Amino acid sequence: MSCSNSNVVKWVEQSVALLQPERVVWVDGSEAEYKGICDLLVEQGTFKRLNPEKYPNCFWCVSDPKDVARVEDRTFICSKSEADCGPTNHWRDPREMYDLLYSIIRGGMRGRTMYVVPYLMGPDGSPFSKVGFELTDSPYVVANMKIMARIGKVALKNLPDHSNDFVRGLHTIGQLDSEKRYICHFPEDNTIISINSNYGGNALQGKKCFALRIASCQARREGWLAEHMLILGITNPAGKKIYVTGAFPSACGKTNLAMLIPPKLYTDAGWKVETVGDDIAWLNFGSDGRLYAINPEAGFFGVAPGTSYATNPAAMDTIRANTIFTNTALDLDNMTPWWDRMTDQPPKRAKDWLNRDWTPASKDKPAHPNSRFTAPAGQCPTIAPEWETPNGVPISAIIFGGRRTKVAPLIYEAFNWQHGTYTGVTMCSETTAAAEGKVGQLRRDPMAMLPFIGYHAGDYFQHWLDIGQRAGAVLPRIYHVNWFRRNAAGEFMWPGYGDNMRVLEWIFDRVTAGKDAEKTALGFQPRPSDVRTAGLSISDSTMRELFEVRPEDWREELDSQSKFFETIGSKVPKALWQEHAALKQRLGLK
Ligand code: GTP
Ligand code: SPV
Ligand code: MN
Repeated sequence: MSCSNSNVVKWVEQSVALLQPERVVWVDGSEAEYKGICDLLVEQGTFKRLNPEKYPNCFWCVSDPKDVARVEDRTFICSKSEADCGPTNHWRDPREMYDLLYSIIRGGMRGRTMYVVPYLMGPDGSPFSKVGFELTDSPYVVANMKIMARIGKVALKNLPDHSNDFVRGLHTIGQLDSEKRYICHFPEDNTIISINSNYGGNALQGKKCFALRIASCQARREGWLAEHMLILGITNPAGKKIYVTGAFPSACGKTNLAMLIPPKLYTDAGWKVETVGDDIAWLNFGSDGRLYAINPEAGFFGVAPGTSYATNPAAMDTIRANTIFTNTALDLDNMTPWWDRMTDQPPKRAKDWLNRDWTPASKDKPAHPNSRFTAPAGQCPTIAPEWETPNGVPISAIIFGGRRTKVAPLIYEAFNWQHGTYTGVTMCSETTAAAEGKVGQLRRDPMAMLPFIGYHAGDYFQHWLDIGQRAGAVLPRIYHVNWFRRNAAGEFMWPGYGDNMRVLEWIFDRVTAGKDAEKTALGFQPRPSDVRTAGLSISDSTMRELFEVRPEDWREELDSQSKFFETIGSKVPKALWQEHAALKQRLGLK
């Protein structure tokens, strides 16, 4: 394959001189090529082929035991000025970081193959799509990128010949040395260099590195939003369809909500939910002033544990073919993948994610909590027919939601865009296994973007406010949900998953029919009886508890918000402090 863009060719030549690979392969994105890469990974022992009847063209693999999640401590934003990076990111001077990285990777691909992976983030032919290149020595990355992005010829086709508008990415697995692991972003150069990791968002550069960290900087410059959001469509029995995005922190329910199958009572009546994206949304203004979302990705890199026919049947059907399973268990009797809560019966004989023999008598869980599947989005039974529409889908509502044992009620609606921005900025959630570090600790995660804002968080908040000020903007309404509130016994009070349809219905009716709601201190809330509970065994008192706003919890919450704002410093927009004060007053707190 050849590339007619001389900027690309020149940069690849320079990178070859730096990394000195034995061979350079331009990836064309064909099926034959993908098959060759998978065969190579099988030959190397990295991939094991799964049962061809039950899981055709699927593979199982495990990562290095110390390379199992994103590493926020080793992730850097290298903007020229430290003030552009802000306190939520780790900053390094770009010149120093380039020097350090080059000194580590110089000659690092000797004896290896360098794959040149052109990739397109966004649908073919979309004015909002963007092109990147990942130069990598990892065939595992190439195989995953084939599923997660549109790679090869289609990417080159979307890059004009003289354009310099593409993201340059270097990736090398190096020695997988976790001490020399660096995930680095140079927003002013549209450049990504990630080394010594071969896992997920560290290594598949299209995802978090480009589509969020670099793209958030581009979006700020160009007047749009790059967000950690799922995109879904909801159709009511009368055939009216709206689109909604949802920002939830990592491993807090985006994939599940995006593929929601409504309870039978809804499907019988004619309700339908369809998937446009499960992790990232790029939102641009249309000529009608509305925000239109595209899903820049082409696949799902989804959390395996907890995924089952009971919780997410659409995901289970999506991953039955052409899927890569990383760090799940392998059922040796059936050559099928397995993880916690997938089925009631664990395998009798398995390999665990550390490649050890496992039986139900073993003491550890066989799949890593951040084990994942990589599957083509087009295979999802709930995929919206318009999921690749070049202009994107018009958004009527944005949902924010964290994982919170206490404090946040099931749902409320913000009064307006500014209040909604404040609601998103003050999101808070318990940490999960998607990133290295302790699980279950409360941390503030503005717009679910804490690890992904490629610039100063205060400027990012202002950018959200500015979007709302744009002349002629017809803005979505903003909601906050919490599927994870627990009772005194520590159990989830809300059934979640498909039953989240009941909350989506309320949003649908608010947006399309102006259904009335109660004005409370937090915003507009449904009365507990406004959320349909038919078919659920949930008591009235639990429903009341799900909606409860306890002033003493909120006093702590507001204090924690102030502390968070103080860590961001003087760039926190005044409007957000005003929203904070106004909420305090509405709650009757001094
Ligand atoms: P990333 O891919 O890391 O960005 O995660 P995500 O936001 O897509 O999260 P995902 O949908 O994969 O869910 C993560 C975990 O939360 C899984 O174990 C799910 O089973 C669980 N989960 C998702 N939705 C719900 C819900 O409504 N209620 C409860 N209790 N758990 C849920
Ligand atoms: C997340 O952590 O939000 C993910 C997984 O979606 S990763 O691609 O590893 O970032
Ligand atoms: Mn994610």
